[in-house]
Amino acid sequence: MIEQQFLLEGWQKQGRNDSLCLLLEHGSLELYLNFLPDDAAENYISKITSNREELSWSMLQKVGLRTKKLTFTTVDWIQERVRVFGKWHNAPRLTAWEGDVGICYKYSGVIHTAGGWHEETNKIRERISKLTKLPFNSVLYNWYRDGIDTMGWHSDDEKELGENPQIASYSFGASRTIKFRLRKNNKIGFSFQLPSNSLLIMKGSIQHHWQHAIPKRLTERHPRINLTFRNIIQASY
Ligand SMILES: O=C(O)CCC(=O)C(=O)O
Repeated sequence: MIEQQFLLEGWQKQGRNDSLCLLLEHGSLELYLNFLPDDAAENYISKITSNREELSWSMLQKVGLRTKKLTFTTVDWIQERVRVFGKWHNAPRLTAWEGDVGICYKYSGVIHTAGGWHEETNKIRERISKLTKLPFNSVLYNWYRDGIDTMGWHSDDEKELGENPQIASYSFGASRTIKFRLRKNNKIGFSFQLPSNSLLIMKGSIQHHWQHAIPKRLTERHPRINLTFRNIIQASY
């Protein structure tokens, strides 16, 4: 049983069923397995995805979509350009950003101004805020089209997120590993699975001391969607 594996690795059970906590040297993690009730999770997936052919589909093809199983009706996906060792590349995943109207966030050198929420994503935000008693005014969507798509080592420590940002990361689709390592020595600290319908909360000073990453999993053929809810408290430009 997946919960058992977590307990063996030092996670502790919290009050709610399927809810686990890991206290770190700096900061802590909370993990909610089966976060949405089954019907709500399925409803969400069916509302933001569709198998119909449409404009956004052909646009996505151009940027190298590798799975034909999933199309999105309403989420505005882009493939960012990222600079690695002085060279520009397509980011190894698709992303989208939403939030309260007028909230600005700078990523990939572009200032994005939010125009509101996808209705269904907003419902997830409300559930997360109710559970965590934390406000979130924006969300970054990550679409890992298959196990080749990744997220490199980073901390969510942008100035606009404030001193100790609390990040709520909801995942569905293929299960992927998340790794954490201490920033002071770049040694891998630990890793665990983020199964479908799980919510990970990163709390306290974790972003100052730890980095996290989603490594490739070459055997994985299925897509995974991750939503990281954030609270932007100040503009940094
Ligand atoms: O896909 C994930 O679980 C991680 C996402 C993440 O680290 C981010 O959006 O900053």
